[in-house]
Amino acid sequence: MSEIQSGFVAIVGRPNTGKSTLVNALVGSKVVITSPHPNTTRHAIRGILNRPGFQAILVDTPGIHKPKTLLGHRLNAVVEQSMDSVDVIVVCLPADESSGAGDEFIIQEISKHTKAKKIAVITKTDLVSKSALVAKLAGIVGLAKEFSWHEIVPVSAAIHDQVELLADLIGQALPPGPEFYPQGMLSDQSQDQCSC
Ligand SMILES: Nc1nc2c(ncn2[C@@H]2O[C@H](COP(=O)(O)OP(=O)(O)OP(=O)(O)O)[C@@H](O)[C@H]2O)c(=O)[nH]1
Ligand SMILES: [Mg+2]
Repeated sequence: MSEIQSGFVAIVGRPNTGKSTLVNALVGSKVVITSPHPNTTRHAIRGILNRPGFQAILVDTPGIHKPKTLLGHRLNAVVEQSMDSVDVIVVCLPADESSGAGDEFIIQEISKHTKAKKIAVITKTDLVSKSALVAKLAGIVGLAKEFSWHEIVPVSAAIHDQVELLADLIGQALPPGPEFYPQGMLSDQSQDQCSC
């Protein structure tokens, strides 16, 4: 089996921050349910990002928040499990919302996963002005206190802006490894959906 760069990537963030839309944009066909209602994603779902030289198994996760209900606890447990032993954690931080206690909670959770490279993605950049985006970028640098971001990337999945750049940066962050799913097996991405 040929060696490429490959590995697992957890896509995390507060509810409704555009995680599933981003996975769909990266993977190129609709594999994950998206909705304007928070907590649409209840299980970790996988999509496969294939490019020459790398293969990333993307794990879409339910939105994390400080749990107040049993559902909240269960969803957070799913995310916690998904972040275990991934190579890269992508945190979705929406451009049109300020980062408050919710994002601080998530940053604290991901800082426990010391081995994974952390990429901050500013999502929904089509909804804000350039100056608001610059302010958001500065805020995100300051959010990470116990680690440094591997990359910070502003993306709009809706208008497909910077999605390919993000795909490349994810690929570069992966370690050398095998092609987990041979390309020939992947004629229909939807086969790779998984509720686990
Ligand atoms: N304008 C705009 N809207 C977006 C973008 N990405 C996602 N959205 C919208 O944001 C809402 C939430 O998107 P989802 O992808 O379902 O968000 P999620 O983080 O997966 O949500 P949960 O799984 O419920 O936590 C939907 O109405 C999307 O259409 C974007 O790049 N631009
Ligand atoms: Mg989702």
